[in-house]
Amino acid sequence: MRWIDTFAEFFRQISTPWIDDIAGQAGVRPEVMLAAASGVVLLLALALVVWLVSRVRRARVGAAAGDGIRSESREEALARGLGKTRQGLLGRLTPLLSRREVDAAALEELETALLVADVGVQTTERLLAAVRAGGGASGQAVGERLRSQLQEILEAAAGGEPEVLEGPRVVMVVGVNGAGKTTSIGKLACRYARAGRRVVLVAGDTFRAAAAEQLAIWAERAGAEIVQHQPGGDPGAVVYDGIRAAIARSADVVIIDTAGRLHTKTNLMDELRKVRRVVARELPGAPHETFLVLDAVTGQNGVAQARAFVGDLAVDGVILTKLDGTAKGGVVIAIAGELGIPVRFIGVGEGVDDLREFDASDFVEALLAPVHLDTQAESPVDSR
Ligand SMILES: Nc1nc2c(ncn2[C@@H]2O[C@H](COP(=O)(O)OP(=O)(O)O)[C@@H](O)[C@H]2O)c(=O)[nH]1
Ligand SMILES: [Mg+2]
Repeated sequence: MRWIDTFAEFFRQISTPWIDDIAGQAGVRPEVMLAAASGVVLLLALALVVWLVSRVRRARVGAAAGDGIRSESREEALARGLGKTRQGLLGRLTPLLSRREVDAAALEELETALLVADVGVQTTERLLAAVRAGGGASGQAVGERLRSQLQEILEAAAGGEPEVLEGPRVVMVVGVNGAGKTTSIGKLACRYARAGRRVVLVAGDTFRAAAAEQLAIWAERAGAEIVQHQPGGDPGAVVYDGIRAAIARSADVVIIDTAGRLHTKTNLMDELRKVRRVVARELPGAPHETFLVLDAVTGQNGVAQARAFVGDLAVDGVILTKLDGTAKGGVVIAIAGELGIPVRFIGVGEGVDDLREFDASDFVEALLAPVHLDTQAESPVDSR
């Protein structure tokens, strides 16, 4: 044991009289006490290094998952997400609503601007009727009428989270392929998990092999559990297992992903209705919410698509995705105005934080705020 002797010699040499004193009082040899103290210091240093490394790694994972965006304010993020719609709408509206007098020709321009933003014929008519009802007016007054009518349409269709009396809240997500169902479910799962809820994701899209894998990646990111079967399996069976697992594990939220396309449209609706029945049988009152995911880029086609789903399934709200990639954001207004179902969430990007709860006032503000500011800037000119 030569190395122990060498160590003991080393500690004996670095020992000082006061250490010898303390060791003497404690009844141990100074070199033993020094060796133990060094060991403790080394362990503490090691723990510090491990903690620092884990912090750096967590920060990196967070940044990769889009956490960096959180520093952006709600209004800024919404304005960014609606960038293209704003540009299109404001480009046309700003000169119009800055006028002292809005005549018939200007109203036609307003109509075009709304139609181009995909507000839809029916809802545009309704907006124009409200604007005209006020008689001849300044651009600013027309802007105000437009704003309040928009707000009214959106709020009439508003809806909140329903109360869940017992068991986990079950959310079923439907929509055509590529609309953004799985991505939105992932973002929702992260949202609920961050709020401290226990989330179970159910891979009900058994038609596409990649769908469950994609959902599993989101589950891991959110720290949620996932229930999945082999590709090609029966969606009813996965959903049955999912609800059972969620109840057994006392989950707070269950989100069910579903297929967006089967061989025929009738097949799909039949399948989705069957999934609903299984859910309702296993947990009375569920699904508590059914969200239809629509891709904003498809604009008015999306509204037609929505009609098919709303007719067949009890849809409670719309998740409108990809608003960041389109100038057709007016479709939000068409959905509320023509279908009467609330837009509950909007997707404004692919990051975790790019799913925003929809708020009518924030939306109208983000869409029209600069018009408002510009017309106010014009008013001193008007009063001269
Ligand atoms: N830019 C943008 N892309 C999105 C948004 N939501 C989903 N996507 C993308 O749309 C594509 C299809 O989404 P996915 O969730 O697989 O659609 P699903 O077939 O309905 O499940 C993916 O590439 C997503 O990253 C969004 O809000 N903004
Ligand atoms: Mg999917």
